[in-house]
Amino acid sequence: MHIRRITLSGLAMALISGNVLAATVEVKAAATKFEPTVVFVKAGDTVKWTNMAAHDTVSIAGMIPEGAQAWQSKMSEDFSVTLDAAGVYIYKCSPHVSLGMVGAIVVGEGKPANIAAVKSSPENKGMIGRAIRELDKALQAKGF
Ligand SMILES: [Cu+2]
Repeated sequence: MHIRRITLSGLAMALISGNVLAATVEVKAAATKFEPTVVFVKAGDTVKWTNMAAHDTVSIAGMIPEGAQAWQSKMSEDFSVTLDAAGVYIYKCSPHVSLGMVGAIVVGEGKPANIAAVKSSPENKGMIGRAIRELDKALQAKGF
């Protein structure tokens, strides 16, 4: 009886905060790629990286929305981040960035507000640049 009451109040809290609609989207490290490379989520959703042996995930400075929280996971550990700020987030795997292990997360609908900042960043070159071109194609395919 006690448990039931707690569960109902937890559900009420989730409904009030809107968290009942939040999802967790998985990104898997596979060899030296993040799969999928580009993911689209809603504000408040969680991205979870799995299969992270010998990998990490690190947001790239200047390539996340203004005011958003940067992240850096521990090597070889699964990791989750909940993203509230709309826009695009570019991240890398530290040991494998030169092999193209770079990913992008788009939070929200439409053209990401910080896409111009991402493109004009001095980091937009090499394998990171390649990931941003892939992001561009994914945005076009979505009609964003
Ligand atoms: Cu890696």
